[in-house]
Amino acid sequence: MKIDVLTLFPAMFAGPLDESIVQRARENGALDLAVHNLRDYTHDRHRQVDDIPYGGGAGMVLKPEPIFEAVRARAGTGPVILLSPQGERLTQGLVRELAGHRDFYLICGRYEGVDERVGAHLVDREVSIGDYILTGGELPAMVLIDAVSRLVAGVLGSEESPKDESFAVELLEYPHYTRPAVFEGHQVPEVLLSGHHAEIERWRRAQAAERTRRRRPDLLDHQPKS
Ligand code: 4GX
Repeated sequence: MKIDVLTLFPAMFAGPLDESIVQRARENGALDLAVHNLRDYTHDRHRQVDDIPYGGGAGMVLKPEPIFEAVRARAGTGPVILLSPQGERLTQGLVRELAGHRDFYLICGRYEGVDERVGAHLVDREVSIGDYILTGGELPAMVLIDAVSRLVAGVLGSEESPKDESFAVELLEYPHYTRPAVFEGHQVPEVLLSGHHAEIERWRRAQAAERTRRRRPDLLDHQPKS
């Protein structure tokens, strides 16, 4: 899978995506990540990427020309995605859908936003990672890349296998324990030490359901897919 990112702050992507699962995916060739500097697609002396808003008001708006030029220079044919608070919410369903593409292109906005003609005539979809306001689309892009990377074939080691994926996202996870069996007086539930695999499975499903009902009843409002 090839993922292109367009940003004014390419250095932000160095740390988070150079570790762990994402880095392994890049090393074994399952993921090709290319980060492009929006400023490289300007042609004026000041390499200007933004301008004041028509109609007045506070802040700056990213100009359309460098963004159109950058996206038109790409090799891929997959969806062009703008990270924005106005977008559809990123869900595991959308993550799975994007993981099915051979490539996609992420545009990270800054300031007050991006000239509307980018959204209207260049972008295939706008995606938001949640209802809070960040300083730019870079962290949302990294969240999306991280979530997609772990689904890409060849990315996961056995210990990180997403086998219970649908179970894990339609319901909250059941509680996990490791050694010691007693920590500061707190016991691991007896059933997990019993070796009764069917009983353990039943207990985990009940715990997941109860936890979901208490903490995230909204997840039970719609029927799980698959
Ligand atoms: N999930 N932001 C983007 C600038 C902006 C505004 C409008 C494009 C259109 C965010 C989020 C988020 C803040 C990133 C505003 N770019 N993005 N930025 N939450 O809050 O995705």
